[in-house]
Amino acid sequence: MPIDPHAAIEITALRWVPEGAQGLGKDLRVRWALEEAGLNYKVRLIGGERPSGYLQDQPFNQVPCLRDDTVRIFESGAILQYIGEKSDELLPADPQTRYSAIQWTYAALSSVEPFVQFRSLLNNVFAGEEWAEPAKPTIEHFARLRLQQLSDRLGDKQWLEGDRFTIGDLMMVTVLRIAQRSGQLADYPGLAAYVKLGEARPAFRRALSDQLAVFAANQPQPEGAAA
Ligand SMILES: N[C@@H](CCC(=O)N[C@@H](CS)C(=O)NCC(=O)O)C(=O)O
Repeated sequence: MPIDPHAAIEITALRWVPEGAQGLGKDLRVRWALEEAGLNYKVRLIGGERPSGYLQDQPFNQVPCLRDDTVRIFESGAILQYIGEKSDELLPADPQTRYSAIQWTYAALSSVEPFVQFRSLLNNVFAGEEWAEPAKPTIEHFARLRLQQLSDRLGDKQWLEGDRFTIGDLMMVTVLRIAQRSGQLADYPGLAAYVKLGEARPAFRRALSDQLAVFAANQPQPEGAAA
C-alpha cells in the first residue's frame, strides 16, 4: 500500500471538491503513477485557502506538486516523467520507446486536454455565462477533431504504442476520463474501451479509492450544522 505517512515522496491534493469533479482531480494521475511504480508516498491535503508559501511550490496555486529528498516539481506531466524515471515499466529505457511514452504524455496535456476540459467546463461550471453558448461550436469542433484523430491512431491496439502501458497511456486515460464524464466519448467506443482498460488496472483502482476516501472524510458541513 504506497500511502505511508513516513514516505520521502510527498504530493499535494485538494481536501475536497464538488461531487462532479471527484475522481478527476489531477493528483489522481500522480497517485496512479506512484501505485504503478510501487513507490510509497504521503499526501499533503490543502483547501481553498492555500498554506502560506504555497505559490512557491505551485505558481498557479494548483495541485498537484511533488517533493522528495531530491526535487520539488509542479505540473502533472513533469511529475509523471519523474516517477517514470524510477520505473522501467512506466518509462522504458530504450530511447524510441521512452520518447514515444514522453510524446504521448505531452500530447495528452497539450493536444487533447485543453479542448475536452474546456468543453466540459462550458457544459457545467460556465453553463450560465452568456459567452458560453457562442463559444461551444468552436470548442466542440476541436474537441471532436482531437478525439477522432486519437481514436483513429489507437485503432484496435491495447495501448497507444501497442501492448506496453506507459506514462503516456496513464496521462491519456486520465484526460479521456474528463471527456467521458461529460459525455464526450459517446461516439468513440474505441476510446471508451481504452479508458475502461486503464481503469481496470489495480493501481488505478487503489489510486481512485484513496482519492475518493479523502473527499468522503472531508465533506463540508451543511450551513448551520453543529460543529
Ligand atoms: N496543468 C496542471 C493543472 C492542475 C490543475 O488543474 N489542478 C486543479 C485540480 S485538478 C486545481 O488545483 N484547481 C484549483 C485551482 O485552479 O485553483 C497540471 O496538470 O498539474
